[in-house]
Amino acid sequence: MKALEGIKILDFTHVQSGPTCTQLLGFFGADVIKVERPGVGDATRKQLVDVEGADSLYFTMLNHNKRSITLNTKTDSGKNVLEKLVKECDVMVENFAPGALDRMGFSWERIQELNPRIILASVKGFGPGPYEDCKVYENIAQCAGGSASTTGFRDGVPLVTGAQIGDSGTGLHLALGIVTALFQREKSGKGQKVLAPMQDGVLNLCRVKLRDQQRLDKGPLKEYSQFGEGHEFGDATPRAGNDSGGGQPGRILKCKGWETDPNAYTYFITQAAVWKNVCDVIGKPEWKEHEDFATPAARLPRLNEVFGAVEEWTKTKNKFDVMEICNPLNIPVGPILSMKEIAEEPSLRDTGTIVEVDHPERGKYLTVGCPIKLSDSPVEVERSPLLGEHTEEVLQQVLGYSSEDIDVMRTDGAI
Ligand code: CAO
Repeated sequence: MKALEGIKILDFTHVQSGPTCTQLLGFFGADVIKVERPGVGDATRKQLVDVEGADSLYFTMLNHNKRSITLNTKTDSGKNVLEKLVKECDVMVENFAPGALDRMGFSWERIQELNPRIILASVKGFGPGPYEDCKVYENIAQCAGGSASTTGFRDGVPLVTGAQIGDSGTGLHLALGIVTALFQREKSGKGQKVLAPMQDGVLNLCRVKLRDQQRLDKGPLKEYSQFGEGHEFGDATPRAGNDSGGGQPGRILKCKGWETDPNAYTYFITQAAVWKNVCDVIGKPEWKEHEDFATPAARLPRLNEVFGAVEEWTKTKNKFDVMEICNPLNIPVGPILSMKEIAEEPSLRDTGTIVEVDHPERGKYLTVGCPIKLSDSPVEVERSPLLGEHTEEVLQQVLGYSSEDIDVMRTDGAI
């Protein structure tokens, strides 16, 4: 028994944001039916291709645990099939450009008419307002959601992050909206519309930076390195490099081998509660009681000196040794792990977070399994479907079409 068993998802998503959402629902046991354009499919199938003729990793890693049907929803019989799917499914998920669904003839009003219990879940770049009609990709959302202006170094350009907070982050927000709406439907008996705008999702993840914006009105942000370095603050939350976003100062520091290994670094947090342990470890026992270093407030203007001394110590150890020495002393540290190290990490394989999947076109590849663990809903990661692999199966089993009907639709170019 899986948590979402029996829930049917009409997956009208493409690229990354929507597919990450429906993939999660699939991991939790929903029957996800991905609708794709005949002969074309989700654009990511053929983007960043690494194995000629095979679906790309971009597609396969975002579309596990789904069935794929092809359907041209701009033909009459294609529209008919889509109507039947709307009637049959619990949730319809889409992330087309604003207005695309209406142009296809499937406005919210029409969808509700067809199935008052359905939940229509959408990702758009922006919510209602001046930019609601814009097409949006990941990095635009990171910029418009406040992430880029607060990421990077004070004297450098704004930076986007490698974490796909605009796409995958919004997919997560949408998934929560969907299961919440399903929960409400248990009581109300009615579906509803769920909207997750990418700008809002990114801003939600940048909440602490809006916190700092308001604190800035009251004076300098003393935990930012630039305070100790004597640089004035402007009128907006600045980029804070690798400073910790919380009340415990932290930095990325060099470890043994940093001259040749781009990832020989550790994150090191000088948590106030364990300051004395930090002093002992780095060989500065005199700082425990010294008036310039003994309290968090005294240390704030001297963070460069503090982390300089910590780094002199971390440079003598590799990043895993730093962890082994600091963890028993409750000093929070973390190695900077490369994707190669993560791919090879046995504990992530053991928990099913990194999974090896076999695919008929491309052979074995690694993917990220379900990062959320439910004790009573086990996840089996299934390979992504080939384009239209389940068209006949879904049309016959879910919608009751005969093979003759299907042949006619194929000749018409509807499937
Ligand atoms: N049958 C027939 N037509 C189909 C179809 C099908 N099965 N599936 C899609 N289409 C049509 C749509 O109806 C649309 O047609 P119209 O423009 O005539 O209405 C057309 O395909 C293209 O859809 P689109 O505009 O969404 O696609 P795009 O590649 O031009 O834009 C994107 C992509 C992502 C910029 C846009 O979809 C968007 O802004 N989505 C919302 C935000 C979002 O999710 N962005 C993140 C994407 S991941 O980085």
